[in-house]
Amino acid sequence: MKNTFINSLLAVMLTFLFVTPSLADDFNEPYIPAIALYPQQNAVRNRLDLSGIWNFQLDPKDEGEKNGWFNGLPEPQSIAVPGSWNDQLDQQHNYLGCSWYETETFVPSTWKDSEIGLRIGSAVYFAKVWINGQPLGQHEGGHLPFAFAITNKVKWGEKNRITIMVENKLSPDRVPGNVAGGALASQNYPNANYDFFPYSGLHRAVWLYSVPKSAHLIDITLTTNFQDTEGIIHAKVRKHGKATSGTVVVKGKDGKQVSAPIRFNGDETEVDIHIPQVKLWSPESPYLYDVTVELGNAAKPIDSYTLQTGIRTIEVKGDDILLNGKPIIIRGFGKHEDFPIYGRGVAQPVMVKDFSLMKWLGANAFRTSHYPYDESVYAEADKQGILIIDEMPSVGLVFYDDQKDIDRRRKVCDKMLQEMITRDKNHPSVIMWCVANEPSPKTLGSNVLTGTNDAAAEENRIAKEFLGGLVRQAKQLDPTRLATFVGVMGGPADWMECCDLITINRYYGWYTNIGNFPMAERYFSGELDKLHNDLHKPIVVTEFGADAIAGHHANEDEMFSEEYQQKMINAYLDIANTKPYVKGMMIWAFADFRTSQALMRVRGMNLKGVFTQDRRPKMAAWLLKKRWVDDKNGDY
Ligand code: BDP
Repeated sequence: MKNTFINSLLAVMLTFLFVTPSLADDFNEPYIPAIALYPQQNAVRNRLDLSGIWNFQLDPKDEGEKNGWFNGLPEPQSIAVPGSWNDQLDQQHNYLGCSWYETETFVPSTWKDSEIGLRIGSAVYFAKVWINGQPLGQHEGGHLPFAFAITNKVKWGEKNRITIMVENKLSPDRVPGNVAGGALASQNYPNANYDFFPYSGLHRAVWLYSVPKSAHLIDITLTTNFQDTEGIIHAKVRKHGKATSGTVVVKGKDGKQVSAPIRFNGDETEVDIHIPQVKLWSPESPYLYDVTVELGNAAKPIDSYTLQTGIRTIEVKGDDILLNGKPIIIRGFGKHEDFPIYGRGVAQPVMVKDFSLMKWLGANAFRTSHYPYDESVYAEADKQGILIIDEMPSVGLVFYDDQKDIDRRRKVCDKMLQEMITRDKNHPSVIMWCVANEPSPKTLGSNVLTGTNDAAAEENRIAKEFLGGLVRQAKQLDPTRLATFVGVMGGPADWMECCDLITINRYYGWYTNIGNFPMAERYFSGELDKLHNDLHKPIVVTEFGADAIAGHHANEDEMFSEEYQQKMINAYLDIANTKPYVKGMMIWAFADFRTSQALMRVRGMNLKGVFTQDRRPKMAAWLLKKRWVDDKNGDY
């Protein structure tokens, strides 16, 4: 928020318009349900991970397509996939434009009688895909997967060339993008209108996978409930092909299993499976069941897919967030996928480390700020009992620029929301969908200065329709979870009426009231009470914190010292302890992370991490461990 504020003071508004690639007829939009089931290896399904060293070439003149680079890159260099392209090779850290990736692979001959798919985990921001020089499809939006059927395009007994053009220009009609008039956009280099580095490229694994041809499962949606000691898993199954029946088998860790037959009258069916003596999923006891859906005869199924899920409920009642009917308190962080050289590329050792550090200091939750993370993160959270607020990539939305751009952003958001829920809906760790981070009014800068939170009437109307529409869509796609967006300091409170609870970011004492702790605390405390009085919902503070240069110390209140950061976090947590309706405190941020270069971002880094980028604790991390583990008394 403060960025927006500071920048509106500096106020150099530039409009950067880039043309979104045209939808050429032969490029198809991927079928969203195809991403529901992550490629799985089992007796009837196969997968081949194409991670490794690929060919790569920048295309700063946008000439690749014209010159047929999908038939072979003229001057390729090596690049690792997954991984951001920015820091693997020289001279492309700040690159915004087209880049080409290419690899070659045999498709196993044993897959000949199967349907074959190509799944790309994340391409930031826009991708076009070819196989053997033939167009396959295109996809807009990073951090979410997309897949294409390639069965009829595979060459058997020889190598297949897979080519992916990835393009990362920032434009006002993209999400996130470079909103015309967006305050950060005019100050940052590269000029993204958001506070994290615009890392780009193929960030997650690319898979080839096979599914049985005569019939296969496309989508499985599990929702869970319980009554007394009985658990209920409701399974909604979508298939393709000739199977008319099948089975759903639920198996506990003790080997006990319950099953229910399914019968198709069309391609979809639903069934309830009742589990006696259920073990519920919770952070304290993250119990997972294997749910296997089989098509055809149980002795020799045509297709089979296993999901691990937990049985739990989540709801808001009065001022409480109830997990399995019991009030919970959220203690955690906002994070980023960010590591040197990897950029935003999957870095599993770092992911494993982060979970162990969260446990070390007693956190039970994090928000996937500001985009959905790699699938492996959710599987780990399911196992370790960490709660997730799953956030889509809609950061920095505004509602006062060109209506055409607003409408297009809304379309992109609708699609991303569908993709995120399709992908993540079966994870017990995901308790909440977050449809946007810090959507802002035009007057944000002056609102923050004057302590107001108004917006113009027309802007209000558009914002409420936009945000309310997204929250409603999330609830419609998944009525079993909470839905919200994260409100900015200085943002209109009534925009949040559509949310199940109030989730806000606040920076009193950092972007305002610098060094004036008594004043910062008074504002923070007063605003919490006011929001609660006006909206009557529980509050989770999804961001608060201060930058600290690791190793920089001061014995007076001095910004960027570890002491200042620690004092601020301590003060906010103390205030939260006095407010019974505050149900969550999430520190910004878990670890220091890379940003665009800007006046407030020394070394192009946001230093609000309680860990450094290489995961060493600052004083604030020890403070949290003391509060959340050593003194554990139910408080923040
Ligand atoms: C908030 C944003 C977050 C920023 C943070 C900050 O949600 O992305 O990194 O401020 O300024 O406004 O540190």
